[in-house]
Amino acid sequence: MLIKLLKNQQYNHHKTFQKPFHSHTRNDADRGNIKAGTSKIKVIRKVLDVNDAIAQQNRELFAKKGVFVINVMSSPGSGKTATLEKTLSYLMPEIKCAVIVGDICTSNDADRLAVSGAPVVQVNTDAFGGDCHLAAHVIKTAVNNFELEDVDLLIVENLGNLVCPAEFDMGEDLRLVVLSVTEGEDKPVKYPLMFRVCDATLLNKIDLLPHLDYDRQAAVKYIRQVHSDMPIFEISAKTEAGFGPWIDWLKQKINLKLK
Ligand SMILES: Nc1nc2c(ncn2[C@@H]2O[C@H](COP(=O)(O)OP(=O)(O)O)[C@@H](O)[C@H]2O)c(=O)[nH]1
Ligand SMILES: [Mg+2]
Ligand SMILES: [Zn+2]
Repeated sequence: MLIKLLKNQQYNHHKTFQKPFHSHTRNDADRGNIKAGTSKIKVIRKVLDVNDAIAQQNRELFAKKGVFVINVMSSPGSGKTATLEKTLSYLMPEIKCAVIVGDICTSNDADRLAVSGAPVVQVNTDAFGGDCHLAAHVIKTAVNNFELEDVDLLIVENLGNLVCPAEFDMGEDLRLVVLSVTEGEDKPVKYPLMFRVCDATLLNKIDLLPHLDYDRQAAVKYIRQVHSDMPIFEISAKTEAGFGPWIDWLKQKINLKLK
């Protein structure tokens, strides 16, 4: 099943608050009315409060229906879809999965993931300026396309971006960040919020290590610097190296909630 869902304008956070902030704050501060930054903090807080309230509704729905939800994030091209294609092949049909994929354009990833037989909903953001993250109300709408009673695991592939997806709770149980060895070792310290909010790192593309000057110990050190006890799974979505520990850990997390 492949359903295209277009986001509507209200949840483009860049459109709804960044633009007004830049003009208002600068003008008001210039006029001496308010301190620079005041309106930005208030408006962002409000957007995130609304998001958190919907995330809580999602969480209650998922608890009622017995669905475990994971939110998979990374920069573009680090291998979210490739990792999920392989992960689905390990989990299904024993664990009944459904997938929501966010992208600016195309249904490429949804097409790849639908091969697994899992129902897939594609969320495209291009018609409204190419929003760069998924938020709680998008998930709330998208799950209407599934029979949640028949789903054990809902996988959300977020948009490729290490920044704002980390700020938006969607009501998920687990957040994962995929970091590939081609991105450099220092991304965890450059994008610390992402690594702070995630529950595990999938260090992907380890099959390429022989061809790179990649210092994996430095990468692990940087991850631990931001999130000291974070589980790190070194995997290759190409060769399936490291998939045993990753799949076992994920199944354990799912069983803890659903059993
Ligand atoms: N060598 C290698 N390539 C990979 C691996 N995982 C993904 N890729 C490749 O990296 C590119 C981006 O992968 P994709 O899954 O689309 O990344 P996404 O944008 O994060 O969803 C594709 O060409 C994949 O075939 C891996 O473990 N090893
Ligand atoms: Mg993808
Ligand atoms: Zn965004």
